[in-house]
Amino acid sequence: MDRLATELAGLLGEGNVLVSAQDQAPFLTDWLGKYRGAARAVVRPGSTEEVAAVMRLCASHGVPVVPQGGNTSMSGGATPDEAGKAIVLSLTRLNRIRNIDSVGNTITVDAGVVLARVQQATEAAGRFFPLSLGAEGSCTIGGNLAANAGGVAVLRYGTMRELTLGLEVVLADGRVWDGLTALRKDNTGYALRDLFIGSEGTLGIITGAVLKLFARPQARATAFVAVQDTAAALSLLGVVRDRCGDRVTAFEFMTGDCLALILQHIADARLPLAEMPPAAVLVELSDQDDAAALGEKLEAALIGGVEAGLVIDAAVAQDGTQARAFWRIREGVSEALVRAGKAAKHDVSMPVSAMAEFVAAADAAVRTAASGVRPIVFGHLGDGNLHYNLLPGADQDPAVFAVIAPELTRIVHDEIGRRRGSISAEHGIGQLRVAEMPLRKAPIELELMRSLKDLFDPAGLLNPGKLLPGKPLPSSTSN
Ligand code: FAD
Ligand code: 2HG
Ligand code: ZN
Repeated sequence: MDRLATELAGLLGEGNVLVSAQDQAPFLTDWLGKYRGAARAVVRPGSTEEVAAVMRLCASHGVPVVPQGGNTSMSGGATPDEAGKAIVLSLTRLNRIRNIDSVGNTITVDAGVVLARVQQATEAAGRFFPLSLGAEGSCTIGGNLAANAGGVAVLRYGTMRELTLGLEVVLADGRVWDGLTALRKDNTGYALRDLFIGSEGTLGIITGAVLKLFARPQARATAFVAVQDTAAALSLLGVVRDRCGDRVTAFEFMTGDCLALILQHIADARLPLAEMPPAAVLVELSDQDDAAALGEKLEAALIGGVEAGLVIDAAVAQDGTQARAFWRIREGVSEALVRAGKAAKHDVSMPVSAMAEFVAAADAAVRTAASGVRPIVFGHLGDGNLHYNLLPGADQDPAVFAVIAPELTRIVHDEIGRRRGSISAEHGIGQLRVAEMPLRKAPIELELMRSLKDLFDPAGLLNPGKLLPGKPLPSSTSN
């Protein structure tokens, strides 16, 4: 153990300071297997006070800190660089559910609580926490906050920012900001909470949060619907919303190529339609009515879609098991992509009205640049958010594809820029997109963001190399 590790062990106990290559390995690679870093130590504090003590120590020694929750980032956000100067600060031992307030409709949790546990605990209390995403069995509330996670229910409930009332944050120098209030109204100045949400661990360490709860839906109705293309899916969204209003909870889009990839790689995924469609949407309604009434609403909306020439075929889930089987298809996409190879990943958003045109333009442009390239397109259509992944064609050498991937990304992001969209809707900048920030953000925005970073983290120790490009790491780190 070097001196820093010994001091950290003095604060947290030796068992919570991991220094061997074997112990550190799971913390040093990202979920996609794209990045591999190194760390002086992986530390596992068990309380806010311990996080504060670690931060004070790191500040005094000039040691960079990479916060990590469930390590499911899609942008390399929680993986340290290769220099081996940083510590990884794993928050998963901060795992207490502090309080559920069924009257105020809030839950207060430690940042390291896994999202699925929050869903289960709120359900057991007769309430509902709506954030839902494929990684919910391992991602943490702190990671969801730092990434401002979205997922499949944003259409109805909003992103993590909209689901949060209060935060507790340990600052770079070890001071604790207790903003753990449950107020729905508070106009006393700048919204610090909203600055930390989405800051990807670059402004402070989130240790606790107060989250909003909702009435638990009594019924769900789920359908898997074949459509011609993005334009038809968008028109169908209009029809379903007109008829079902806010009951539309999810509207998830997948192209036929995306479906084929899932069926190829995910053993338990089954297409619930007679034929492979050109594209499909998974529609889910939820509300407080009884299930039969909700099912009838969904079927009436789909008949409206057939009459408008938008629906080619549809399967409506007859029970929870069938609904889960439909969701298994959608949730298998990321896994199928990893098994298929190294995709060039894009997580773009744009005005909903621009989406059909974007897909057509991007498909044409990437195919011109690299014939044979396979766009695997899916996403949260109602949010204007597409996961526009590109895989090498069957005959394309993956090594050659890796060389042209940055050019393909430039093409996709240029198409997004033309439509005033964003190069990250929900996965964040991390290290994957950091080099693009100067190209995609206005200088004035970058300048303001840099000023905020300097204010919160003057020594540049918090998650360096992520989100904001530019400043070199501090050179004086102790041994
Ligand atoms: P990590 O990956 O550990 O960290 C994410 C970022 O937050 C890093 O920058 C890290 O430094 C920082 N961080 C972590 N904890 C803290 C903390 N306590 N304080 C300060 N900074 C912190 N995202 C979506 O938005 N929608 C989806 O539908 C979605 N689906 C996914 C499906 C799969 C299969 C996978 C693997 C990922 C998916 N993601 C999705 C991406 C990812 O953002 C989420 O899984 C999740 O929000 C990350 O949480 P985490 O605890 O794993 O964070
Ligand atoms: C999803 O919506 C996630 O399933 C992951 O955001 C997307 O793997 C991806 O590109
Ligand atoms: Zn997504």
